[in-house]
Amino acid sequence: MKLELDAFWMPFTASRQFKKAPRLLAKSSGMYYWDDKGRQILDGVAGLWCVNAGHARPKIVKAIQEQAAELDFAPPFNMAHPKAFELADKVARIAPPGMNKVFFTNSGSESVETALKMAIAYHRARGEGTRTRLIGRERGYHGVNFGGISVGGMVGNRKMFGSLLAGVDHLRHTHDPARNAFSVGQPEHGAELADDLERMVALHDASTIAAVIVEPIAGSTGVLIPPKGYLQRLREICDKHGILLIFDEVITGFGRTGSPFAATTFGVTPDLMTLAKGITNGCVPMGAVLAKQAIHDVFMNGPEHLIEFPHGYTYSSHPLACAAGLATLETYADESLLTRGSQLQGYFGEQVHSLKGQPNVIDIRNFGLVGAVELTPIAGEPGKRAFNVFLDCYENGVLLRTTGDTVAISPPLIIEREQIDQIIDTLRGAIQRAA
Ligand code: PXG
Ligand code: PLP
Repeated sequence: MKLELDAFWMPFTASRQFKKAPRLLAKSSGMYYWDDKGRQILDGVAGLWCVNAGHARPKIVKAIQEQAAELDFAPPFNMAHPKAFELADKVARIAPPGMNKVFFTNSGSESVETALKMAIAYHRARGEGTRTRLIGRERGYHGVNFGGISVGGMVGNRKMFGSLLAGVDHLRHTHDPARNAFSVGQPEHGAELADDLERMVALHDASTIAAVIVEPIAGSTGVLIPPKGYLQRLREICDKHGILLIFDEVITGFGRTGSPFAATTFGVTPDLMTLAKGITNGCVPMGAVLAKQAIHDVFMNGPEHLIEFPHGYTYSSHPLACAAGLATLETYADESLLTRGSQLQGYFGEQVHSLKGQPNVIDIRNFGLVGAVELTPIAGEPGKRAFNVFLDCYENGVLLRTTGDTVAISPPLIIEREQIDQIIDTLRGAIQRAA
């Protein structure tokens, strides 16, 4: 039977082009996908930065199957089920010290909206209701909802959607190829870009600013690694002015940087942290916001019969997601996956940087188990060279991801050295053919 492609309005896809030559995945296991014709494809991006333990892991599959049969849904408002508490407790145990309150959502985008609302409401609850302004960063990606695109800094995701949230400002991004191209790990230059926050305080006054949100490593925009000292500096300025620091760890969470969270890796603890993706290994949609005890406690005032934080989703702490999350955390622990990146990152980084000197390669960036290769755009057709590389890799059995003219690599944390080699060899060939 021929597949009818017409009705499905696809997310973030050049859909007319796609529907002329669809790429359909039919099966997955471990490091691999198989397409609808049975061709094996090595997964170089963990699905979409989310399948950190690899595909179809038995413990997770079993947990979801059993949960569906046992308790399919439980209302999350004024009711609960035991696994919601269990999962919150387990997530809090691997979080940076003091970040021990967990609010569940269904995606990274929802986590971002939740964290922004928490920040503004927190200041109000403390009697500083003038702190409503939100600061994001150029080139930031914080999902696709209105708060997220307002603090986000990817022009293409913002320009079609009107005036967005009021009272938002942006730090400059940290991408500086003139000084930092081909840095191995964290770039040397750019810590001073955090001082943009001081300028915003000078412009708007600290008493109007609720929070700053950044990705510790900017993922979606093309993998921008924080310059040495940058995140520390942001933390200091936030502390000085009573501004909350939100780390969006939707991509960097759950082992990508070589420890459970980038906050741990970089030694900077935010006040709020947004999570999604790897929390369930991508198997069931789920997100979460981690909050410091002190932030949570400010809400625990007033009469006990009243709702302290009027926010939540029908599917917050969905039983299938909680079951998947618990089995995911067990799988991570059983195989020490959340720190595996710290052992593999040396080899991974060397391999990614071995692409230096290939045609049109103008920068290479890496940290933990994430890497990026930036290419010179084809004149007048930005994004096309990288997309051609993506298509070529896919034809040759490796799934990668592109944004603009950057190719991103972000494999499942179970990857073996030979598979890193296969990704790099395939990518090298594709870059040469795209010259
Ligand atoms: N924040 C960050 C830092 C993200 O990376 C989100 C929020 C939104 O999560 P949801 O679950 O609502 O998609 C993300 C998601 C890409 C790409 O091309 C990256 C994401 C999503 C889709 C594509 O790199 N990250
Ligand atoms: N729209 C309507 C009409 C609703 O009734 C609800 C939830 O009850 C929502 C939107 C929000 O849906 P969700 O809780 O799944 O985010």
